Parts: sequence; structure tokens; C-alpha cells
Amino acid sequence: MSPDVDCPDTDCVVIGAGFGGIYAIHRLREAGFTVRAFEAGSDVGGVWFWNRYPGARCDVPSLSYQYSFSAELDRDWNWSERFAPQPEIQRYARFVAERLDVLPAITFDTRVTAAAWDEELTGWRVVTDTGTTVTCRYLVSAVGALSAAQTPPFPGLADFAGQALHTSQWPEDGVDLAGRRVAVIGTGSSGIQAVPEIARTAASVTVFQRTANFSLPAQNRPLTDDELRAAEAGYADRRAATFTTRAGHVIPTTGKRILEVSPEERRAELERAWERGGNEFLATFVDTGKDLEANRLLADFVRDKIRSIVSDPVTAEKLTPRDHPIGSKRICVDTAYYEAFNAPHVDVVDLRDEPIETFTATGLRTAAAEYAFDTVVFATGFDALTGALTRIDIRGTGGRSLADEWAPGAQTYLGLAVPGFPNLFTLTGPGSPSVLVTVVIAIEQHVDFVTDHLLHLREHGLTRSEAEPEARDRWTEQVQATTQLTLHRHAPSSWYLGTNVPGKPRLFLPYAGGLDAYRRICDEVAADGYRGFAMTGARAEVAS
Ligand code: N01
Repeated sequence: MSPDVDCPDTDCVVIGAGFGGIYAIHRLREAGFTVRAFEAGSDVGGVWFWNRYPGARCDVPSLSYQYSFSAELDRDWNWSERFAPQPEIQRYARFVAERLDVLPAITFDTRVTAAAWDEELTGWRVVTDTGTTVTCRYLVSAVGALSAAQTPPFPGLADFAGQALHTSQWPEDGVDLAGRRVAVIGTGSSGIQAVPEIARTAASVTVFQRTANFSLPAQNRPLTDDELRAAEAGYADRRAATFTTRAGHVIPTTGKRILEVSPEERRAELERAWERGGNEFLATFVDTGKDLEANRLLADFVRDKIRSIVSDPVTAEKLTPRDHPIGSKRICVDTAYYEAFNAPHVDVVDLRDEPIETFTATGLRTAAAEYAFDTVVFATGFDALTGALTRIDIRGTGGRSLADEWAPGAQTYLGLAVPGFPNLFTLTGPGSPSVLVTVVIAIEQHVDFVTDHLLHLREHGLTRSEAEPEARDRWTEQVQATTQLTLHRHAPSSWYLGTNVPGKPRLFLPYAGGLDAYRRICDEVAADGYRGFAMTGARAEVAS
């Protein structure tokens, strides 16, 4: 027997030092486990470290986009704006990491490239791109749901002689786009936030749009001292809301059904919500996320707004979404996106009318025209929820590959565990609420669950936990059945479904039942002795 047979180098390896990694290191260490973490970036923050494109900011109010577990942290951090910009969110991650003293546990500039389950060891052998190999009993993935950048394989891309950027891999020192002719491909949250900012200085901006998206005005502004004081005083209520709300925070609503109010009342309420700003607009009425006719009334209001903002009717029509219910794809929140198209140097090309045929040395050619530009910005999103994990060569029992396991569609138990991959826990993984709720709160709940689970194993002298196939199958059925209760199923395509990635099977990936319901389920699983997890002692311990 080799000396490390029953003694891995560390109890836990955490992959990633974004919001998930930071809190996981903290909780696990607090529970008495030894932890090492690896982070590909040179600082903490995860997606907020990489996603530095102009205009990047959160679209959940800053006051809700923060950890809830510590009154002290809450008290000692003050957001400057209602929707914080990327540099401030990254500073917040750094502030928390320093306060919790997790930095010494993290090896930066180091990407985990492979991890293999070792039955003899009852643990994982983790390999990095710097040549480090470390063994651990438990592998905690905090890789993020939206972190594996996706650049479509456009023909001729290698021939393009200009500058190519991806919104989520923006150079750390920024890019000067002043006076440049810029093409932006993609009109999701990233493209919609970036376009107005890029347009401030660029000579021209041509937006290549495949699907018109719904976007709501952020109505961003500085937070006042009164608001900050009220937030501090309301900490306990906000903390309580993380346990009792679908989204992880309270979202204002009239509590009324749009189908039951008069057209005048409907318009007045929606105008008020539009002026308040943010994606809370979607919750103004309680039936618009469930009923197609109710949803159409809400969408019509936004379509009217687009027509009233964009001066040129042809451009307005191109920008008007018609192929999906509002909210069935991730809603965008912008600052002066539609307004940007009133400037003479900003234009939109509808790729439904003229698909991209090929990139050329000087730009690209569609079915209708040639476009020349100096810089192309790919705002084409992510291989969401699975990509960051399947890009690591993860091998479970018998050498089975996680990428192969998920090739027909990612299936998990609770979004956290996969049969055949013992002692691997996938924070905010596919099959959990993750991207449909305030992700920082989803992270806290997952980390707490995993930490409690590891404590349970330790207390019972157990060292191996593996999701049971039947538990995974039942959970997958539940995830898909829950989706049927929402309007998400009416979106012809979205990254929730994986359809933005060529070859990825169409399967709704997040759990749509709400964080409150999900938390109850997890609590019941724990109370029931971690039902659905097969738990045993280490092989060496069993043999002795
Ligand atoms: O990515 P997306 P994103 N040819 O996938 C288009 C979070 N986020 O980076 O809709 C042409 O939404 C694609 O078109 P279509 C947030 O959760 C949050 O913008 O697939 N176009 C789409 O328009 C968000 O939802 C914040 O037809 C192609 C765009 O590229 C998520 O991250 C900020 C194409 C991709 O949009 C992802 O947002 C930023 C092709 N081959 C991100 N392939 C905030 O908190 C794709 N597209 C504010």
C-alpha cells in the first residue's frame, strides 16, 4: 500500500474562487476540514473577475447581490449604486475573502485540468495546468454556472485580421475602442449592456442580432445614505427572506393578476414598475409567468416601449422580440440600450434576414452584404451550467468521464451529485435553482448543505458518499416536471436549454421550483439521513 492510501493530502479541494469558492473554503474550514483551492484567475471573484466588458454590472439589486450569512460583513460593506458595476463587485469578493482570511488557501493562476477518482484512496487526484497533483477526499466544484465562454465556430474566423474579443474574457487592462469600427455579435445580457458603452467612443457599432431579446431599463442610480442605513437595519429581514422566497430575496409585486385588472390599471402599474426599473418589472403581476395570455399583455407593454424609444420604425421592428414569452429566456436589464440605436453610428443587422456566411480578413459577409470592422466583440455567452465542468477531464468510478456521462443531457441528484462520481459536489450545478434565483444565496444554501453532509459523514465514521442512480432519475423527472409549470418551455431556444451550444442536447437544466421549495427538499433529504446518497466507510476502514 502506498503511504497515501487512506490519507489524502487534504480533506477538500475546491475548484474556483468566485462567490462559491470563497464561501465553501470558509465554511469547510470552519467545520474543521482542511481545504486547498485552485483558481484560474489571478484574483478572487470568478465570473466577476473575468467579465470585465464595458458596462458590466449586476442585474439583481446590489443590496440583494451579497452574502447573507454574516451581519458583520453586511454592516461593513456599502454598495455605491443600485446595480453595482463589475469592478465594485470584484472588490466586494476581495473584501469578503480578506475578512474571512481564505486567501492563503487559494492557489491563483492555476487551472484544474483533470480529476480522477481513486477507489483505493477513497478520494480524488486533482491535476492542474501548472503540473501540481493534489489528492483530496472531497472535491467541491465552485466553477460557476456561467463561466465557460462560448464562441460559435463561425466559418473563416481564423482569417479575420482585426481584433477579436469575448465579453467574458475581456483583457484585464481594458481595451480602447475609441474611433474603431466595432461589430458586436449577440444580444443577451452582455451584448445589451456593452453596446451603449462601446457606442460612447467607437466610430461605429454594428450589432449582429440573431434573436431580439426583451430588455428592461435598470434605472440605475447611486444609493442614498438613507437607503444604506435602512438596508443595514433590515439585515435580519433580508436574511429571513433567503429562506422563504422563491428568488432568495423579496421582489415587490402588486399581488394582482394582469388578466383581472382594467387596461388603465394595468398600464399605470406597469408604468410605475418600468420607472422603478430592474427585472422586478416581471413580478408586477402574479400571472404573467404562468399564463401565456397574461404574458402577452406584459410583453406588449415592452414592445410598445421599444417602439416609443427607437425613432426609426424599421430598426425598432428589428429590435422587437416576437418569438418567445417575456421571461422565458433570461431577461436583460440595460442602461440606454434601445436609445443607443437612435445614434447615427449604431445599427442592427438581423441575422434571421441575412445569416452570417463567413468571416473575412476585414469583417464578415452575410447572405445579403459585406461588413467591414476593426474589432469584433463576441457577446455570444456561455456553455452554461455544464461547460465549466465538462471542460475538466473528470473521471469517476471505473474511469468513466463526466463529459460522456452528461453528453445525452446533464442529470444529477439535487444538482449537487452524480452517480459514479463519489465525493464530488457540484455547487450550483445543473438541476439546482442556481441561475434562476439570486445566485449568491443559492451558493450559500449549497455550501451549507455540502458542509453539513460532510459533517454527517465524519460524525458517522463514513468517508464515501455517492448519489444513487434512482435518486438521480427521480430528481431529473422532478426538474423536468417543474419546468412544465413555467413558461420556460415556450422559448424555442435559450442557454437554459443548452441550445446555444452546437451539439448540446436540448434539456432544461436549472430547477425552476424556486429556492424556498428547493431548500425544503434539501432539508428533508438531510433530515432523512441524506436520503439518495449511498454512504460508506473508506475501503481501508471497512477492511479493518
Ligand atoms: O449570453 P447569452 P450573455 N450567431 O447566451 C447570440 C448572465 N449575465 O453573455 O438568442 C449569432 O444570453 C445569442 O443569440 P440567440 C445572465 O444570466 C448577467 O449575454 O441564441 N448569434 C444571444 O443573443 C445572462 O443571461 C449579467 O439566438 C449568436 C447571445 O449571442 C447570462 O449571463 C451580465 C450565436 C448570447 O447571449 C448570459 O449572458 C452578463 C451565433 N452562432 C451576463 N450564438 C448581469 O448580471 C449565440 N448568439 C447583468
